[in-house]
Amino acid sequence: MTIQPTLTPQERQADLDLQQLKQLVGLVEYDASADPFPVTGWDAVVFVVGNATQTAHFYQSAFGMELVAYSGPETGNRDHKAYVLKSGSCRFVISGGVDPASPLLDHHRRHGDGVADIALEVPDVDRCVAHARAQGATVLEEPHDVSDEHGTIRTAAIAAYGDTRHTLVDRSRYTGVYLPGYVARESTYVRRDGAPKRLFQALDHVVGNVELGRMDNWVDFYNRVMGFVNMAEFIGDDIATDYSALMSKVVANGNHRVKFPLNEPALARKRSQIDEFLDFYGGPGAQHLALATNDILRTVDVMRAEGVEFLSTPNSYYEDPALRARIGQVRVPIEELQKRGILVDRDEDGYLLQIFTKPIGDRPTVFFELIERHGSLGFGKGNFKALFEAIEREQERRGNL
Ligand code: TYF
Ligand code: FE
Repeated sequence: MTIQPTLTPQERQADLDLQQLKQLVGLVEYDASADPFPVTGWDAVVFVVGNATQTAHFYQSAFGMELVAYSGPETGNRDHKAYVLKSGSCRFVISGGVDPASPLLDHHRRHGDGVADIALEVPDVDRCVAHARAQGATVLEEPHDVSDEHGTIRTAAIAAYGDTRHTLVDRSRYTGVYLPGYVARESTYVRRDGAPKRLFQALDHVVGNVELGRMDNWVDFYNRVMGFVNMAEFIGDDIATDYSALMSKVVANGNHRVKFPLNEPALARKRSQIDEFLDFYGGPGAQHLALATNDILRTVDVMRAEGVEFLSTPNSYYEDPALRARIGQVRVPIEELQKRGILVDRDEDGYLLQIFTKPIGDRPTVFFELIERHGSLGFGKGNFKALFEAIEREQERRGNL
């Protein structure tokens, strides 16, 4: 039995429809009744940063996100501040320690600015945790209720790679803006140009970097513990030793809303970009978050004007006759992509446009990808060579190659 995907409440709130979602992030039909760990979709990405107050401003000004909720000393939370930001169906929580004894400050000391929690929405927290435990997962928080005047959240947390966790959230009995303990709060930031703010509509995938030789263990974790399926795209031994300096496999939940590529360093001629990440992050962690947009040209233009730096793509990429022949016609002239350094890849299902930022914090670790899908369900395999060369040029500038 296949089951048509339905919209999540977050997607409905963001005025997205199923057709848009299929195009934006490549949703598929699947049979949820046979899934041992059903996942509805993303709940939130929780960042721990050195200065949440200022970082929250950055995601409003440069990423066009909207502030919707807040928790901090003024609301009774003496440990830390947390700003909840939305763009379409994508939710970020930007948190930073206030109390000198806050565990968030330990996280920041170890990892710098990074992703502490990739929270997922599930219809049945207890069932997921029971399955995860039976499969040997580390349960960090047992299932429990948290309530306020807006209702009740049922939640739990399991450990993923490094210090990263997956909080599981059932918000079916809750009408508040985020979680108990948070108050609704609106943006005070207003764009100077008054332009519509939404620069991306959804989260497409979150990539994890793990240690050498551990990729298959984490693929196995997502398969066994969380019922995720393997996707076709991967970087194996063959490409790895030639130029990529990494190996990669992709797992996804049943409806493909949640996609997790997993990278490990490859023993190549040069120091792998994954080794650089592991050294500076202090272990495994989330490497990049891909944001789905329906107008990557405008999004790149606005973000650049706000000071976001992207990896550059050499002109030779666009002038390569083999690339030109393979990609054929896309929705804009290639020159428009070239001007902005946007990459393009085509496979049997369609094409995609993508571009990568430089690392967003002080450490050469976490960065973002913008992705505009037109049928392609891949991750830009045809761009790996050009992309990894661009990443290595930056690694070299940092003196880490
Ligand atoms: O998510 C992906 O697989 C693509 C390509 O270190 C990629 O965005 C893979 C590994 C990497 C950077 C980008
Ligand atoms: Fe990606």
